[in-house]
Amino acid sequence: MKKIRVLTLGLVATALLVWALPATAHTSAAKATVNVTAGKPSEFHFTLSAKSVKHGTVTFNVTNGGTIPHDFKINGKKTKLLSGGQSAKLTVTFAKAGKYPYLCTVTGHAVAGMKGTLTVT
Ligand SMILES: [Cu+2]
Repeated sequence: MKKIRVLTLGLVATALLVWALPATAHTSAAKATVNVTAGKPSEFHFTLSAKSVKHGTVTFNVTNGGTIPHDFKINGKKTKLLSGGQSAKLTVTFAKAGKYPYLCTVTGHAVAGMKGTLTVT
């Protein structure tokens, strides 16, 4: 009888642990969001809501606030070409700390000022 009770307690404890673990892992995962505005206040310029993020997965919410098409490229990933007023999400994983350049890949735009550096810590 005592053995059965111990076994039952063990099962309950295991079930609780299995139930609790994914929730803990979810809240502790580093997930940053950076809002990126292209084309505003000046056409060939990006404004980022953060200049520095922790390494891990970062979601960039990119909006073209300008009048001509722009895109946003960082760490080998790129949004589609966004017309004025359009927006897109870009999810990028930064495995390690460093300085990551970003730019608009439309010809002539980066040279005109559509570029910068994001610091990953
Ligand atoms: Cu551009």
